[in-house]
Amino acid sequence: MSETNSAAETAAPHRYTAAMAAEIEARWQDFWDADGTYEAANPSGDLAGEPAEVARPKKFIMDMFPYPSGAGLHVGHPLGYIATDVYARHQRMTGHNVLHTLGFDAFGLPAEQYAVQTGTHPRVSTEANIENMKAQLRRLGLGHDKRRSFATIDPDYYKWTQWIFLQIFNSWYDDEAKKARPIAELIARFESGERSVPGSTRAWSELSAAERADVLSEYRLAYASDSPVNWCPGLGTVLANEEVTADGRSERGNYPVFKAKLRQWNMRITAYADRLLEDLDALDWPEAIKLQQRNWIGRSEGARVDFPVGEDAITVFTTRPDTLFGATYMVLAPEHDLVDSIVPDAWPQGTHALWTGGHATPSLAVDAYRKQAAAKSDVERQADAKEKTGVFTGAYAVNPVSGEQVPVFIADYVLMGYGTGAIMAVPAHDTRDFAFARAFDLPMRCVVEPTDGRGTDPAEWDDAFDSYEAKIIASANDDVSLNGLGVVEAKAKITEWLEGRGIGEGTINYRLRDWLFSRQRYWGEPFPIVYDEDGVAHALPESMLPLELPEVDDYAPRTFDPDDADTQPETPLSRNEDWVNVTLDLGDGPKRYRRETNTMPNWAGSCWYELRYLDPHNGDKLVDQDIERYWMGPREGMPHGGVDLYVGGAEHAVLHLLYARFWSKILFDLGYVSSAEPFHKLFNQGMIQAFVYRDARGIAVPAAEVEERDGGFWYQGEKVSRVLGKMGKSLKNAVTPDEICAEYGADTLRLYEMAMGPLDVSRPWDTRAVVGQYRLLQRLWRNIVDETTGETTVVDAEPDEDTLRALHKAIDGVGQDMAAMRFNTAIAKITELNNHLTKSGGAVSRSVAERLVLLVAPLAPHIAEELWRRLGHTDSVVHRDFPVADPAYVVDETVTCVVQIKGKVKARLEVSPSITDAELEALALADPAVVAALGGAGIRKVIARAPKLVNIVPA
Ligand code: ANZ
Repeated sequence: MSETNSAAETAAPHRYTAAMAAEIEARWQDFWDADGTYEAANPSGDLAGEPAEVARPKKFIMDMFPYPSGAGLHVGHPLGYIATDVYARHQRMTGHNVLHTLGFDAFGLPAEQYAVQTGTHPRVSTEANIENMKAQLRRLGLGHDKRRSFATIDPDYYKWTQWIFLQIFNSWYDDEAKKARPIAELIARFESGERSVPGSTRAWSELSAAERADVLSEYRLAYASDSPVNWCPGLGTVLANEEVTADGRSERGNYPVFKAKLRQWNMRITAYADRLLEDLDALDWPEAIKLQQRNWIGRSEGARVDFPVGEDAITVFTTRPDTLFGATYMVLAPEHDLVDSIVPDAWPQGTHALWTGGHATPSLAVDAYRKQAAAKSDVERQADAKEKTGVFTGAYAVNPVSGEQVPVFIADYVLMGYGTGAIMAVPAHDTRDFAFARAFDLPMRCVVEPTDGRGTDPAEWDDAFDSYEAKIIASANDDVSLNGLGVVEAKAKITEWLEGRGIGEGTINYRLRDWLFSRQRYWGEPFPIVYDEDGVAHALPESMLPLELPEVDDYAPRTFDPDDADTQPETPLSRNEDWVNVTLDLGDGPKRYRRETNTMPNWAGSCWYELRYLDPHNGDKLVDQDIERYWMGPREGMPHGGVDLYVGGAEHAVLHLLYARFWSKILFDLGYVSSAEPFHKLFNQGMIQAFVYRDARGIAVPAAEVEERDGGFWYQGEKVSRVLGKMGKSLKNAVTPDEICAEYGADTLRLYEMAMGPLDVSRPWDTRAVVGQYRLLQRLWRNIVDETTGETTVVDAEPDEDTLRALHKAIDGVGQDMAAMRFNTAIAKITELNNHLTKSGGAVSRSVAERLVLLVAPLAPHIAEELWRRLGHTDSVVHRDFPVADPAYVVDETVTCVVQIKGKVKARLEVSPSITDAELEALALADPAVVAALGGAGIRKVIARAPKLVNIVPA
């Protein structure tokens, strides 16, 4: 029998239906908005509340904010928002001052591309999308403090993004103090002579303004430089490494990406590499994400070693200086600067035929090979482990420990952008070198004694031996011996030896690169930078912020033939001459300047948004310091401070999360905030997946129109295949929250999403299963409200023992589950309690009904608020205390204990499973049946075996 049939609805006008849910939900949403129910109080400032309010412990709960796309939300998007809302509501009910709100990450390419296609200003389409998304989210009953919401495109938000940029521009990293300091302090040191001008014998005062700017550029944490960049002619923009796919194409648009040198803004994130690594330890983040950050930063300890070649020396970076005696050849990256100067005119006598690539001279061989390498991306160059290509340069270098002549090759498995772009090759102990040496018939020498019985002759091996747990052999010259040492000791010893002779030094290398911060786009934050006639960059004063985006006719950067590497970016802002060329007084009288015409990358706005939530209307400061300290300051267990809970997708493991951490640390160093980390606890929610149905040609068909029959799936009479995939428009399987809200109500949708499984695992959406949660709410309603009169049916009588146990067990379990974000099991426990009440029949005790409503409130806040008020309360359920379990009722079910006298059962006792032998003995002896059976006889012995058996031996 269907519970949603319309006959039943007419028969019972007070029944919980979708129509009733819609009415209740809209009514309470309006009330909450008008009442400011979710507004969180600051300790001071314009959002300050009662002192008592801020005396409660705080909880700052945050979601990764959405990009307001034109497609709107599907049911997968709000999974995390519902989860944080449930958690926040539970925290509010357990005595916390909860800050929970949501803003919009609204600069970015989709709006710009839409603008390019349609001529609509990106602000217009973005704001419309925001409005649409806000309405969709409001329908879900999320308890956000709306006074604190904003979008990154709001000028009074990006004013501060620009302001932070200026702080970064005006700072340098002091390696001794290990922190950022104002650049003015560095200038003062140059002026006073405390620091000499690097690479020059002249005094600071003798340098021109442009020369000084160049020197400072080497220190500033935001600096412009001619950097090798990923230039994508097809998009007309440069891309960060992170935006380039493994096969060397643009993540967006899939165009070829080329290496080019362009003047670009960079952020010196590498200065923070060590702190970004170290501070990870104290963060409560998933280990997998920490590991991705560690790998991204890629710290390697090793040494730089010089190998003389003619007058020059090749400096290599190696993590295994202990294997130096085994270095039998060298490899330079094909682009390495030294290549041209070491190449001789002719092949040396007796050069191996394999090494020349069939070319008549070394320079012909090198040129040909360089062309071949340039066509490959870094990833392609490193990927093919087996097939190693390269060519001999014709030059020999000297191994500085053995004095041996070693041939120098160029090969694409050595990358220019890592270490020094040159390696010493130790084929016996490095897999790549081993493959290369085999291909080119190069000598190998074993210098780390194999522990796997393979012997010490590499000619007989199938692969390199690369253990760290072995002893060094065959590694001595007249001056130093590593023989018999372990790898770690050998590294230390040889590094010291090299340092002593000035031919090497211990060093740390990082995979992390500085963050390329310029984009050739319109829809981003303009840089608050102008250039004078000498090309020197000047910061705009704070009074000129925000520097707003000018109106332009054409939003597109100029794009080029995707395959034409010899092109240069041309930005939309550069075409607006009136905006670009300005006369400004920057303190030394009016002068002509030219504005920077790049914009900031999309990541900028999300690097600090948690701070703006705290003090959203502050026009004088980034954030008030007391307010920041209250919400984000360090606490017991969170030494770097930060947001208490940050929920979002695991795809942001390295980009957003690394950049935001970096900005936090700069603001911390400069004294603007007390938290050195933005997000103390991170939680990655799983994905809501959906079935994708495809026809015989592999084209996705509308999932909603697919029928299931005869064990197969059919669309318009044609058999289709089904696989689990992402939900979205392009796969024609998107389900919107609006549809589900219309059919069942927001409370049902919330419950369904939370009940689908543990929050951190991905789960398949199944519209047909949503009704299960709808029924739970209908039964909850029926347990409290008379469906004919609409009056509550609760009674004041005390609940029976069974019900008390069911209630307190539920309270105990649900409370623990909510605190640990196990919402699926919390729902299971609520369902169990509700079913218990349904099965018991009869009216429900008020005390049980009220506590049940409080348990439901975080998950299904609308129905809970409605029932709470119908139960006679005049205050909101939102700020009520979450129920506390009575431990006496929480113990598991009782067990039956058998009491025997002389081996015969005389009584059965219902006891707690945790009862002690002594308690059980006392209970048994007091039982009337036992007293009667003993008939006054004395007792010789009692054997109690808690909790199941008592045996009494009468005297
Ligand atoms: C000799 C050696 C012997 C090495 C051995 C390894 C094992 P990680 O740990 O990733 O930092 N290398 C250095 N620069 C390179 C470049 N530009 N392109 C490709 N490879 C490069 O790797 C450092 C090691 O990778 C270095 O240590 C170097 O090879 C290689 F048994 O030097 B090694």
